[in-house]
Amino acid sequence: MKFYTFPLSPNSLRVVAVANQAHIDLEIVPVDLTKGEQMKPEFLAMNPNHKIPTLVDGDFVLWESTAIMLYLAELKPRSKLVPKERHERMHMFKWITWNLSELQPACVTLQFERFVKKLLNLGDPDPREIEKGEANFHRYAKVLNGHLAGREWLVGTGITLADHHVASSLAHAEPASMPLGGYDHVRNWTRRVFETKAWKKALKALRH
Ligand SMILES: N[C@@H](CCC(=O)N[C@@H](CS)C(=O)NCC(=O)O)C(=O)O
Repeated sequence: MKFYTFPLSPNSLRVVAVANQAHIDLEIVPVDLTKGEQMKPEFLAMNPNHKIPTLVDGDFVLWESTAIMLYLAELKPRSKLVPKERHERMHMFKWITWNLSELQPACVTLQFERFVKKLLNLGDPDPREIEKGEANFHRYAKVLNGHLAGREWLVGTGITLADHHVASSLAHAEPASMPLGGYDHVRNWTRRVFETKAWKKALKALRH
């Protein structure tokens, strides 16, 4: 399976972590976004959104990291990445969609203003954007922190797609100075997620 990606992308990191946990080998194909490689006609033919990550499994092409995670989990049902019990499974979907629409956008704003702009020489952070990003970050970090009190994982008793998905938004918490002070349950849980073999391997494969 070919996996088109850019090393620093949290959307890609969560897919690679899931593949690692499911023991699925991905052939990593780097797409250098800083050089605009996502605009090449051969890449656009696979993903007209010109976005990584994109998965190619034979003649099956799939874009959107969440769909790719679900595909990999379905290939290996024994990996327990998706809970069998219906209510737990719905909670898993809830956390994934919550991340997509609530937490991740706040994290992406802080990441872009404080990390990506510096990396790509795109100018100074915009204080209004940072103010908005921080306000939203606090709103949702509070929800996550409250939920994680007394819990090891987001849903049930083991790590699921929900943990991989939500934690990925915090992968660049340090360089983006995400205001995690006071959210101890979130901090301990992200540490737990990022210290799994699946994440250590993903971070190593994609960061170096
Ligand atoms: N919703 C998509 C988002 C993917 C995404 O935003 N990719 C960014 C990098 S993190 C990208 O490839 N941007 C290049 C571009 O827009 O040209 C997913 O989850 O896969």
